Amino acid sequence: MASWLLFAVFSCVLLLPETVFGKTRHYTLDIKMHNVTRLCHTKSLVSVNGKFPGPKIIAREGDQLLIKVVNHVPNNISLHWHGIRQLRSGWADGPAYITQCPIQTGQSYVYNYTIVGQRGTLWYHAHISWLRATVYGPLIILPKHGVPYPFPKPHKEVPMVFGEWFNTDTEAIIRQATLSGGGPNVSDAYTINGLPGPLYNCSSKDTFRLRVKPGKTYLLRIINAALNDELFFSIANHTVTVVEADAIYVKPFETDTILIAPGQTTNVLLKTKPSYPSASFFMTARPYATGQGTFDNSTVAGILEYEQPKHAKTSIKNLKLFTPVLPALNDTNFATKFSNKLRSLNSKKFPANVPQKVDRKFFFTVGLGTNPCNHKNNQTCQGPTNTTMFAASISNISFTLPTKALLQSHYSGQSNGVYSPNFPWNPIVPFNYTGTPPNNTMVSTGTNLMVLRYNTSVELVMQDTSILGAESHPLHLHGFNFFVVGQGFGNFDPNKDPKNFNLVDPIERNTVGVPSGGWAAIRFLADNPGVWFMHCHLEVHTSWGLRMAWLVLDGDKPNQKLLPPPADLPKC
Ligand SMILES: *[C@@H]1O[C@H](CO)[C@@H](O)[C@H](O)[C@H]1NC(C)=O
Ligand SMILES: *[C@@H]1O[C@H](CO)[C@@H](O)[C@H](O)[C@H]1NC(C)=O
Ligand SMILES: *[C@@H]1O[C@H](CO)[C@@H](O)[C@H](O)[C@H]1NC(C)=O
Ligand SMILES: *[C@@H]1O[C@H](CO)[C@@H](O)[C@H](O)[C@H]1NC(C)=O
Ligand SMILES: *[C@@H]1O[C@H](CO)[C@@H](O)[C@H](O)[C@H]1NC(C)=O
Ligand SMILES: *[C@@H]1O[C@H](CO)[C@@H](O)[C@H](O)[C@H]1NC(C)=O
Ligand SMILES: *[C@@H]1O[C@H](CO)[C@@H](O)[C@H](O)[C@H]1NC(C)=O
Ligand SMILES: *[C@@H]1O[C@H](CO)[C@@H](O)[C@H](O)[C@H]1NC(C)=O
Ligand SMILES: *[C@@H]1O[C@H](CO)[C@@H](O)[C@H](O)[C@H]1NC(C)=O
Ligand SMILES: *[C@@H]1O[C@H](CO)[C@@H](O)[C@H](O)[C@H]1NC(C)=O
Ligand SMILES: *[C@@H]1O[C@H](CO)[C@@H](O)[C@H](O)[C@H]1NC(C)=O
Ligand SMILES: *[C@@H]1O[C@H](CO)[C@@H](O)[C@H](O)[C@H]1NC(C)=O
Ligand SMILES: [Cu+2]
Repeated sequence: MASWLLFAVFSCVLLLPETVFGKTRHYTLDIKMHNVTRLCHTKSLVSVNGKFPGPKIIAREGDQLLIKVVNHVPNNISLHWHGIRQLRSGWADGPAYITQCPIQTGQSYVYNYTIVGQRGTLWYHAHISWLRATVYGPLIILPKHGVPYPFPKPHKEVPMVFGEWFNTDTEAIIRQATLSGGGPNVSDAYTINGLPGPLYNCSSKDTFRLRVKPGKTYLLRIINAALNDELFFSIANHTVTVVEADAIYVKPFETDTILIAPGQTTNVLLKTKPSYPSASFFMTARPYATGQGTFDNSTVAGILEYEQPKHAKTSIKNLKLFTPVLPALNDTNFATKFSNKLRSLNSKKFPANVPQKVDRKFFFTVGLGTNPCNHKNNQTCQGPTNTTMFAASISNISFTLPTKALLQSHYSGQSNGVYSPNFPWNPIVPFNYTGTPPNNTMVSTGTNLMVLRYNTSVELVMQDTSILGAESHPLHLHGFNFFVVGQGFGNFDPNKDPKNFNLVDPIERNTVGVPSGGWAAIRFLADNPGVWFMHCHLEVHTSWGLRMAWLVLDGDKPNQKLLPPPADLPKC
């Protein structure tokens, strides 16, 4: 025993510090204005380091990140590290008025967190108003030194970030929608790494080109940073192998099209053709849309180009371009089949630790509703009827952002008047969620939190409603990954449906598309003390109130408590 202990201590000392503790990586992100021209429109947008999209952040599992964010713009800002667990470091999570007050003009804040037990593709984005439209970038976590991927080592890794381009100012768009009560203007183009591509007018010079060699494997790290749209993506004449989703390894499967919701990430392997094809290939993306509202139905295209042999007769420019066939804009059938293929790898090294017992079961509705317009202040009212404005809710509560940050209010014991710790377990007034809508569609408003004791094992069913038309909602939970143990259409049946739950290898992720007119059941272990935002990742729905927060209390042991706030935490 003693000699074993001696050996353990000894070998620890011999290992490089980085392999044990990881290393500290410093980044400075300057939030500043930057002029960008797309589709012949120039606009001044909020950017990270004068780059659009923002720079790539690279770290390794186990590293500590110290990211100094400096605000040089007139807007308030905060950044979220989407998918990072933030174990006990909730102060670094980022959603404005949830875990922190915004970083005001001229101020800075150091996001300080350690990446524990995670590796893969994640991303960062602004988490205040609609600033994430232009403030976003990849956050890539490599495995620890010497730990291979559970798939063949790729020749190259390429981040591909989908976004939405608006010719006008996105802050003006959401302001106008809030005032009118109607739907916001839709985007003018989708982008890949900020580039709309040749299918738009005045845009062919802004095309993402992926140059490849034949007979190699490329790892595409795909991120959907679009504001309001789930996207189908396909590459002409090529299939890809999905190997990871939301920084969790999955059972590999081949497909010619992927579906990715805002907030989600998907790693795929692209095996190039064995020899030079005398052709180039479009890589295109366009929406999967289920709602009743108008949306941008355009198509972004990048080009997959094979590096030509030295003495090629034709130049790349003259090669024939093939175009992929994408599913119809409303192809829910494809969406269902695709999400059913996603399974956790669940290997010895990467087990799926699905909670087998459940301490608390919750049932929340997610969907759109309305509220009366405030005609005293506004002349026009452009909601679903001329007296109502759009609202959205979870269990009929449209969440109001407080003016003080929830986490500070909780930590300092000053929650009175900031939030109510009484979010309902079940909808207060049950109805036929996916049937003919009830005649009273009004939602209530409030800042209600669901309180959980440390280490509670949670099962949550999220049920879409058809009040203003069924619609798929990508729900994102901060601070945790969850397992998607089941999903289906119609109303969730608590007697029948749990029998079909997958408790062996369900997909583990941080953002799940609740099926249009259906439900999704998730499980997670509340082992991270703090206040954790949960919201639809369609930004317009979040703005309308489809959001709430969980408050996970400290555990008894010293290492089960939220750490004290950093000294430079912004104040409101
Ligand atoms: C953007 O362009 C405007 C008009 O040309 C100019 O006044 C401004 O200084 C530019 N801003 C930046 C950050 O380059
Ligand atoms: C980062 O957070 C850790 C954990 O709270 C703390 O020990 C460390 O001092 C912090 N580092 C900086 C530079 O603030
Ligand atoms: C939204 O679109 C309408 C119609 O094209 C236009 O009149 C309005 O100015 C746009 N709003 C903003 C904020 O760009
Ligand atoms: C591109 O411009 C042409 C001519 O101005 C116009 O007819 C066409 O509708 C435009 N296409 C798109 C996709 O905007
Ligand atoms: C690409 O796919 C199309 C349609 O299936 C086919 O006709 C064409 O020959 C293919 N081209 C190449 C270069 O693989
Ligand atoms: C996209 O929307 C426009 C305007 O609503 C419509 O005219 C067009 O047919 C749609 N395109 C597709 C591919 O559905
Ligand atoms: C999808 O859209 C097409 C064309 O707009 C329509 O004919 C079809 O009924 C729609 N399918 C579903 C499932 O909504
Ligand atoms: C009307 O104005 C008030 C502010 O005075 C605002 O809170 C509200 O959202 C506006 N819009 C509608 C549709 O009532
Ligand atoms: C709303 O529309 C109805 C019927 O179209 C009309 O009678 C009513 O005056 C309108 N109300 C307002 C506030 O514009
Ligand atoms: C709910 O509404 C749907 C669609 O109208 C209907 O088929 C179903 O029977 C209803 N369910 C219940 C429990 O009333
Ligand atoms: C709303 O529905 C309830 C029962 O579903 C019915 O009793 C009531 O009369 C309806 N109200 C209106 C205004 O239609
Ligand atoms: C920025 O945030 C502070 C603190 O919440 C708030 O008082 C101020 O009005 C905000 N400023 C802007 C421009 O939104
Ligand atoms: Cu939504």
